[in-house]
Amino acid sequence: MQIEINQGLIVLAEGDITEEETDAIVNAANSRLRGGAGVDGAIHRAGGPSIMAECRRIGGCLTGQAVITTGGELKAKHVIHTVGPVYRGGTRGEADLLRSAYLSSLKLATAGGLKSIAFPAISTGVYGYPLAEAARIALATAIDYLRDHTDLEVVRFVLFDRRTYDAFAGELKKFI
Ligand code: AR6
Repeated sequence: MQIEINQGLIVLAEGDITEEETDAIVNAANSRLRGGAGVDGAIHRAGGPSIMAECRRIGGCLTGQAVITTGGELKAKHVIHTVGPVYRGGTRGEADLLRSAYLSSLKLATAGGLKSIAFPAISTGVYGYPLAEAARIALATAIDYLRDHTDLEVVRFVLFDRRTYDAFAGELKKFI
């Protein structure tokens, strides 16, 4: 499923983000940038040790912010590591922090002159964010960003399973 915003595209796909050929893929990292389970583990396994070497030099990343490294052996040239919030009931600023994680990643992409970026469903795995609400925030943030930034051409959401894809598709339909 895809929609056009301005001159840009928002695309939903089901799959493994480590296979993406976008200029950057986004990692759902932790604030120490030391790797972990889920998509973080998959990206470091597929991309090789140069990504972790750069993460160690950077040192860390606050929740809601993002940093950029090489893509190592991935097809993507860069990995943007962002840290989504741990969901603790929704009253600890989680929505603002999740929005900020997406926005910080998008800003790094345009600051680096990148044309395409692929996101996983940040915070919806280990960090426990309710899926439909996380999808709505992810899509609203990307749509708003493309309305203001014509230099970014493609924002892909690469969703690991059918349940996550369906949640994003259900929310995206509400924006059409
Ligand atoms: N491609 C795309 N999506 C994936 C992949 C993949 N290869 N693998 C998993 N997902 P999670 P979080 C999906 O837990 O909730 C790590 O330990 C997964 O199905 O990876 O932000 C970090 O180090 C889910 O939909 O990230 C942090 O400590 C989504 O990616 C913590 O987990 C996010 O799930 C971050 O937790």
